[in-house]
Amino acid sequence: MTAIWLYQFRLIVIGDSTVGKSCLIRRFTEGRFAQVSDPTVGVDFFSRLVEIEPGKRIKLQIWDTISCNPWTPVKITNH
Ligand SMILES: Nc1nc2c(ncn2[C@@H]2O[C@H](COP(=O)(O)OP(=O)(O)OP(=O)(O)O)[C@@H](O)[C@H]2O)c(=O)[nH]1
Ligand SMILES: [Mg+2]
Repeated sequence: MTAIWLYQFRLIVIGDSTVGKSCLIRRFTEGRFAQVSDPTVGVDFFSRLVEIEPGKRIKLQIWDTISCNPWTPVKITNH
């Protein structure tokens, strides 16, 4: 079976609370800005395929986290 993407990259978005992380990711992955956005609890996952050249796609897997602590997602997935 041939994958529809060449490479997959995992991006973890961190930053202070309510700075707009979830809205930015939704805009990028879903193409729309959400006026109302609930605080993220734990970690949410989003993905988007990006065509880097005609016929060549990469997959971005984006983790939306709760705080600026870079270890938070690791802790969450380990429990
Ligand atoms: N005016 C304006 N408001 C924004 C923008 N981005 C986000 N907001 C608003 O800011 C608030 C928080 O946005 P979120 O995307 O939920 O913020 P967050 O960083 O994910 O917050 P946490 O999940 O609690 O860490 C929401 O009420 C959004 O509507 C922007 O570019 N402009
Ligand atoms: Mg959020």
